[in-house]
Amino acid sequence: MNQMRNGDLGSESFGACLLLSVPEDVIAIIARFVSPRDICNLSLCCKSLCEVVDSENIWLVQCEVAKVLPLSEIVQWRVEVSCYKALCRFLVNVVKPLVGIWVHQNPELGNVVYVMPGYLSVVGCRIIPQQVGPLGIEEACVMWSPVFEVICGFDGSAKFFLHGRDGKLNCCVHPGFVLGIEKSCNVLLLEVEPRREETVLLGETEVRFPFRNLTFSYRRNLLHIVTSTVGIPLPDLSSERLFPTSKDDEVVLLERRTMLLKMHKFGGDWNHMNLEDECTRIPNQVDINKSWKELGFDVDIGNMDAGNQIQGTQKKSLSRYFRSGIKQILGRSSSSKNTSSSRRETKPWNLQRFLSFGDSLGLSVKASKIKLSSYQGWPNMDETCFALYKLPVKNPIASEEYAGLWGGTFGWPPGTCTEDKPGKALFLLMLSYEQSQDGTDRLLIGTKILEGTHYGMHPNGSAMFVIKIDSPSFELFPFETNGEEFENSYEGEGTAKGYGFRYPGYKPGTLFVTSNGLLMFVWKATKVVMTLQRLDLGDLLRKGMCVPPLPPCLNFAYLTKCHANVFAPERRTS
Ligand SMILES: *[C@@H]1O[C@H](CO)[C@@H](O)[C@H](O)[C@H]1NC(C)=O
Ligand SMILES: *[C@@H]1O[C@H](CO)[C@@H](O)[C@H](O)[C@H]1NC(C)=O
Ligand SMILES: *[C@@H]1O[C@H](CO)[C@@H](O)[C@H](O)[C@H]1NC(C)=O
Ligand SMILES: *[C@@H]1O[C@H](CO)[C@@H](O)[C@H](O)[C@H]1NC(C)=O
Ligand SMILES: CC(=O)N[C@H]1CO[C@H](CO)[C@@H](O)[C@@H]1O
Repeated sequence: MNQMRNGDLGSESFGACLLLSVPEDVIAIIARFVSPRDICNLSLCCKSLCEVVDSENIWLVQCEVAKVLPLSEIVQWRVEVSCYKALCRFLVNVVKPLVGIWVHQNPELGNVVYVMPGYLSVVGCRIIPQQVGPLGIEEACVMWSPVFEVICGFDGSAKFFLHGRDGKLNCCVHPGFVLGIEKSCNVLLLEVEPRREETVLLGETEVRFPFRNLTFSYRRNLLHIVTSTVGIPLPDLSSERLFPTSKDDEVVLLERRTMLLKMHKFGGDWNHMNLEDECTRIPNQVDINKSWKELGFDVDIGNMDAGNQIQGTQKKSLSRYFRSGIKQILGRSSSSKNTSSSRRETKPWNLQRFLSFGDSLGLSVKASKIKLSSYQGWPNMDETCFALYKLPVKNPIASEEYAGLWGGTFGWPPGTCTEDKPGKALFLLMLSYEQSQDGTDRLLIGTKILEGTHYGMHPNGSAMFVIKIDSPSFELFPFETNGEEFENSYEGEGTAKGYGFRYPGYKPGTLFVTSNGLLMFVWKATKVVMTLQRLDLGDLLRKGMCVPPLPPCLNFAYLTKCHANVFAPERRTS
């Protein structure tokens, strides 16, 4: 049989012959150890090799090797895409780089977005600062809110949707484009992208003016114009199924995916269309001339050459409109914010340069790798950017057994609540190892990434505790053991009231470890206990409850310096 296969090969493809003589099941095993790109390159070598290598079996193996989805779901997803190769494209290029924990400043505001596989999609869900009931974290019905989704098209292409509610409090999706996802991305940027109906060849000297180089007020206003135009109301939030929760969900999930694909293809008219229909106009775009007017300029964008004429003619309409919209959500904090920056900057040359690359505007998302400094595991972030930053959460290994994500509440035994305090604030902590600055100690740092209180007590990303992991403690656990066996304890210090909000102080304490894998940090003087357990956020979300999102741009990254929970009940009702 092999003889027949490579009969047409010349002597120059001896290497290919060698591969062709290998049985298919062996090739499938070899395929586990090569990258998708290798396979593409191999299949380019010659036709017969292409037939062997570019097969469903080989690409199924590649989907498995990506390790983002269990085999049962890979097989289930395959039914709705053209082939395993297309599915692999989505899993490797979209799902794998995005899955993880993404944050912005001030975790007490709920700026924690967990990205996980959905149904033929990858979904981002905000975990809301909240309390958990007497049954503890495991049994808690955790509240979450949809932030974004990237849906896998029939050919493995990626379709972006931003979630958010509109002025009438309807929940909407805002279709947009995925403008590239780098494999080791650490920042996810929400942007506006000028688009042309026909691709015009740009002159070599023409450089696109990047969105991120615009001033904050233009970026914010452009995002606002586009999201308020392209938003499509979702029929019913109660039927929101971003990810499978039980086995009999599949029909609902499939219907929802079809709806989203239609919305992406046809925009607001989706309901009257079939996916096979031709699209007659470009949906989900905003006319640039219209946006220019909405940004408050009287002069035509085409007649912009006489520069100084523009000065002073910019109307205040949009910023006023925007401010009244944002006030509702920001509540108190907006009055202290000075929103006059958009008025100051009246020479919109950069804006014009940016807009000149298209005739319409669309929403886009981009995942890039940038150089980020960090402090105690928490990235230093740009506070004027609609961006999410990936937290480098480490998996536990033998020498760093406590590394990773933990959930916690105050009190011992865990889960006990009193009548006047029926719930307990849910904390999420990231545990990571670092060398102390003088290099003498190995430290275990518990960085706070979510604080379920109504008002932040300590700065964002601050350490709840810092443990000298090589210094055993001889303290005894100061309470009843509640049937737990204590295995280890270490010396350290925990955050305590310090100098102002920005500079928490630290007081001595002990970290106890039980044989069941619970961690307890006990402050020595006050005997306050924080109890931690390992969490599977995906599991928690699947058992949780979906609540309505914030307005679209804020829903992506909540940019404000106020230290209050924007989801706290008194705010949500207004
Ligand atoms: C695959 O081929 C491309 C050019 O066709 C080359 O740039 C790339 O390095 C090759 N990749 C691998 C993994 O060999
Ligand atoms: C955009 O800003 C970056 C740095 O902030 C700069 O290097 C780049 O030249 C700018 N691009 C344009 C087109 O102005
Ligand atoms: C926008 O306005 C310019 C003139 O300022 C015009 O040439 C162009 O066709 C307009 N574009 C659209 C899409 O209406
Ligand atoms: C906002 O800016 C304007 C002009 O730049 C200034 O007059 C006003 O005092 C500022 N308001 C606050 C609250 O900082
Ligand atoms: C409000 C606040 O304290 N923000 C701080 C969050 O952390 C960064 C450093 O990571 C500080 O620069 C911010 O001031």
